[in-house]
Parts: sequence; C-alpha cells; structure tokens
Amino acid sequence: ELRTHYTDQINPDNFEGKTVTIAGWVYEVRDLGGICFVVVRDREGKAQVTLVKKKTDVELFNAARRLVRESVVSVTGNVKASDKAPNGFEIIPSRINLLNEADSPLPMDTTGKVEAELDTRLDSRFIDLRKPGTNAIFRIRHEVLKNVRKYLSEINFIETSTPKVVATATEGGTSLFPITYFTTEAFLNQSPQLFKQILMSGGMDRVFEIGPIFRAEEHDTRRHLNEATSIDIESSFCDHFDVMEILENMISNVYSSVKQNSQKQLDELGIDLEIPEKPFLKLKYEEAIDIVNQNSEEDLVWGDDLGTSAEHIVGNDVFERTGQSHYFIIDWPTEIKPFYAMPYENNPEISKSFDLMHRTMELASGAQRIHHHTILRERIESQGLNSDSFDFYLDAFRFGMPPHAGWGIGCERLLMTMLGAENIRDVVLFPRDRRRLSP
Ligand code: ATP
Ligand code: AMO
Repeated sequence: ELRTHYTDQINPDNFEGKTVTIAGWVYEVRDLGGICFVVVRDREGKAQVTLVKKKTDVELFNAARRLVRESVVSVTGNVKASDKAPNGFEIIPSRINLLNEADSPLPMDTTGKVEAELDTRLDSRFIDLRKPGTNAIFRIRHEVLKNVRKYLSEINFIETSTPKVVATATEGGTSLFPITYFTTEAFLNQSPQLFKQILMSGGMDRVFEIGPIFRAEEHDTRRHLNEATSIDIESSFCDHFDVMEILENMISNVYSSVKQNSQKQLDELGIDLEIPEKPFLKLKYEEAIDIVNQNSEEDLVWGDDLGTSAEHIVGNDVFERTGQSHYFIIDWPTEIKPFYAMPYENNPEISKSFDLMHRTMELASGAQRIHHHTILRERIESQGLNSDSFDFYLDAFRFGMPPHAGWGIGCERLLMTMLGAENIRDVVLFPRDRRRLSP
C-alpha cells in the first residue's frame, strides 16, 4: 500500500505507536550528521520523518539523506508524539520508498522563501500548485462550485450543458474567436445566453450551467481572461428582481459555506472572510452617473457606458456610505445592453437589466428578457445584427415562450473578489490571455 493516511489525519493523541504510510513530495531534508529529518508534504499538509543514525538501518539512513527535494516518496513508519515536531508528532520510518526522483534545480522554490513572479509561477504551475497557498485557492474554488450546485439544485434549478461551438455572437462589445468547423466558419461561444433562453421555451423552467466562455478581449487587464468559467442561470415566470434575489442569496450562501468548510484554506491565505450583507444596495444607472459626475472631472451623459474609472468612483462611494462591496446597478439604458434585455413597458428607453458590482469590478450581469418574437427580432436588427442568422433562436419564441429572466456570473471574478486576489490569473489553473496559450 502506497498510502494509508493523509498527513492531517494523523495526530499524536490517537496515533502514538501506530504504523502509518504517508505519500507525497520531499519538502525538505535536514541532515545533521547524527540525525536526519525528512519533511514530507502531501495535499493536506506536512509531516516530519525522523531518522536517528544510531537507531536506524544504515541503508535506510543513507537513502533518506540522499533524497532530492520534491521527489515522490511513500514512507511507512511508527508515529511518535514529539513537542518539537510540527503538528506534535514525527514518523520513525521502517521503509522509505522512492517512487520518482525529481530533477534539480527546480524551476522555482516551493518553500515560500523566494516569491516568484506570476509568469514564472504560471509557466511551472505544477510546482506552484504544490505551495499550500496556491493549493488553498483551488480547494476554495471547488467549495464555491460545490455550493453553487447545491444551492441552485435545492431551489429547483436543473444543471445543463450547451454547445461551445456556435454560429452566432450574443454579447456585443467583446469579440469572438472564429474557428473552422469542417468547411464552415464557426465561433467559440461567448455565453450560453441563447441556449439557456431556448430551454425556457422547452419548459425546463429553471436551468443553470457552469461552463467555459470565450471572449477575444483585446485588453490585457487584471480582470479579463480570454477563456473564463461562467455560472449562468435562466428562470421562467420570473422578472429581474426575482433573479437578483437568487443571485444575492447564492453569493451569501457560498460565502457562508466557504467560511464554514474551508477555514483551513482561508487561514493559509490569511483571509478573514466577511459575509456580504443582504439585500445588496440597488443603485439606479442614473444615480450612478450622478455619483460619477459629482465626484470626478468626468462629464457623463445619460446613455454613456460606465468605464473602468467610473466604476471605481461609484464602487468607492457605495463602500464609503454603506461599508459593503456588493451592490447592483439597475435600470440601464436599453441601447447599451444586449438585444435580449427587456425594455420597461412604460419607459422603453430603460431596460429591466442589472449588473452586480464588487467595489470596482463587474461581477455579474443579468436581465429580464424580451419574450415576444417580433420585438426581439426588431431589437436584433436595431443592433445592426442580421436576424436571419438568429432563426434557430427566434423560432423558440414563436411557439410559446414564457416570460423569463436570468444572469451570468464569472466564477473567476467571484473567487477573485472573495479572496482579494490582485490578478484574475491567480485563481485560474491555466489562464488564457493574449500572451498565454500554454500550458
Ligand atoms: P462586458 O462583459 O460588457 O464586455 P466587462 O465584463 O468586460 O464588460 P468590465 O470588466 O467591468 O466589463 O469593464 C467595464 C468596461 O471597461 C467595459 O466596457 C470594458 O470593455 C472596459 N474596459 C475594461 N478594461 C479596459 C481597458 N484596459 N481598456 C479600456 N477599456 C477597458
Ligand atoms: P456578461 O458579458 O456581463 O453577461 O458576462 C457575465 C459575467 O462573466 C464574467 N466575464 C468575464 N470574466 C473574466 N474575463 C472575461 N473576459 C469575462 N467576460 C465576462 C464577468 C461578467 O459579469 N449573457 C450575459 C449574462 C446574462 O444576462 O445572463 C453575459 O454574458 O463576471
């Protein structure tokens, strides 16, 4: 057997004198002549293996002191309580099985003594992931997604998967990645938008999807990826306020679960997670514009999009007033939202749309959707798109489409804001950006 326990399952109280086998990487070898310490690291932590020369078989002792850092080993031995050892115990080995020796020097340090540049870390992600802090981020990501699934399933959402190779664009503003699909041109999907709406016509009522989205964003920023993971929902017989409530409940729920179940990882990252207070502030677009104009040199007029610096001004203003990072901007001008956003019946200049913000960054956007076929076709045309190429989508609106609403939230942005990461690439295993196509 290569492993009986993770290192964090062993404790001095219950394991004294017991034989265990741990498996992992050689974190450190300290050879003091008469005594040799080998620290083994696995996914959950570290354990010290102690060899006293006089009491150890010569071959075993020599094998231990010759171990190269980051080699893979399986170690069998007896647990002995020790105040001096980390976690209060050490393992006195009877066998050290070298499973795979690592080359040296390593592409980067794993002890945290030398902080590598993000680019170096991403180039050698396999080594970077061995650092407890990096490992913690992706353990928390798992916890986030696990709870997103749990929460949405509990309130009757059905998980779906829709195509990533598609024929049309949905989100104006960002561009598409064209690909060759046999003999035709196709694109990588920017959003499951059209498909999740079609599913409403199919009577699936409430669906969610967690999947990749692709955006040919030209700008190289701390918060844009070219391949991101989107958490999307669509819900029938709902308006935008109903789905905003689902969104804030989901976020609050996810924060609570992470705080409850990932305390070890949060400690590792030095994070004291604050659960956002519900309900989130709902700021009207026109109020946001006023805040920008009152607090800066900018002179925005109704209909302008909020750029990066405007988002900063509004986010900071909201934070100063409420102490909260999360807030909605609602009632956006119809013209600057995608074609599918529903205009208010009594004021069609404004749409039933919203963005969820976190301080200075957009976290999610959503809307109640247009469910009338003719109005939708007109909106597509008025945005300069050819509605014929949307027939596969528009057909679903002709034969019984219920009123519906939904949103999409970027998983990486959710994680980034939760963990206070400086760069979105920190929370992606293998980020895709303008310069990075491998690993
Ligand atoms: P969308 O999904 O609507 O394209 P986004 O999620 O990219 O928006 P943000 O990241 O919040 O939105 O950015 C807000 C606005 O600022 C967007 O219009 C975006 O295109 C623009 N923007 C973001 N980064 C830059 C940049 N480095 N230079 C210029 N414009 C930028
Ligand atoms: P939107 O275009 O705002 O809306 O995208 C939804 C959310 O996805 C995330 N996101 C990104 N994250 C990292 N890098 C990117 N390049 C990137 N682009 C988007 C953001 C963003 O808020 N169809 C609508 C959603 C809906 O209405 O249901 C849509 O795609 O967190």
